[in-house]
Amino acid sequence: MKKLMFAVLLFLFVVSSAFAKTYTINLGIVTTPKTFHYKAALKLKQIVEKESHGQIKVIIHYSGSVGNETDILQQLQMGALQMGVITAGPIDKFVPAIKAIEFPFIFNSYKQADEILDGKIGRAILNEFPKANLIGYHFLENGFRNLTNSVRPVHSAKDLKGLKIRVMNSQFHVKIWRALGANPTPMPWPIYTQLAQHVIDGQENPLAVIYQYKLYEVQKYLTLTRHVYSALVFVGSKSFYNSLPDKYKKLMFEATKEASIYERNLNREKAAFFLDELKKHGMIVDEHPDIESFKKRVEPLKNQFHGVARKYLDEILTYEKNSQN
Ligand code: EAX
Repeated sequence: MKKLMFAVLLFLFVVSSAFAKTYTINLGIVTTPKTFHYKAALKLKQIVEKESHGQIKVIIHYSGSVGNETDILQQLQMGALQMGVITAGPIDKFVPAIKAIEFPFIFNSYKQADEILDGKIGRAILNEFPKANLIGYHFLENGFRNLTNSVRPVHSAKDLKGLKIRVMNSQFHVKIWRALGANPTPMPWPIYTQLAQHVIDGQENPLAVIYQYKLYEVQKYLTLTRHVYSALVFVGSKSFYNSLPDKYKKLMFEATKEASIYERNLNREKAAFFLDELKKHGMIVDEHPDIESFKKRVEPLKNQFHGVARKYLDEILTYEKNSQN
């Protein structure tokens, strides 16, 4: 009798696991496996597949194999993809609230960025994503963006005059570099060829990306402007998220949080290494540019902030003012 009971239970277990619903997450990124975008996606894959005992499978589509970041966001809205690791810049067309964290010089340290992005304000901005048929799981890190160019040293904003600077696919970033006095051109990533062929004179990215894409081969000058803290976001498809059972909805938030913190630490641990390597590869680095000249030119952009972007910008500025006191 016992043997029969055990056989029945074993049979039921095999059948149920055979027929258990499985989920596939197609995750898109525009960067190569060398980058922290990819390392974060890989970490997420390991956590989710382990914690779901293989019931959820994650497939990472890297190096723009499923399109640029704007394409990926559109496919997430349609449910054609289930996740992406996306730079905050191009998201502002879909979720205007995110412009608040992209305002130049609003964060002057990783600590300040973490406090806001992992706090109530950051969560409120991520909770704006469902309005665009997306899920904002968690912020991770691209890093502080710095300017590079192949024409001349840039120490203050006046040195930007006439420089053709590539910016992300974001109207706000076009406005930032126009206000700074440069000639901005929005282009999807990557841009090595356009820099090598002098279609554009310069670009701006965190040190990790400048190093990982060997931009020192086609850019002579690096100015440590740290003008924008560039967040990445684990973005999801709303329809896919709604199709998950509650236990896996919870798992997606827990796993993206763990993978985000893991990725941030990777980036921060190597920041000094990247600067050294860029110097070793011959880049001429201005480590103390005239930041006030840049700040003065972008400050008036605050008057062009309205609606949710204005609301969150004011909340961040108030929070920072209060934490100074
Ligand atoms: O790593 O398009 C960009 O410049 C972004 O920084 C992207 O994440 C590249």
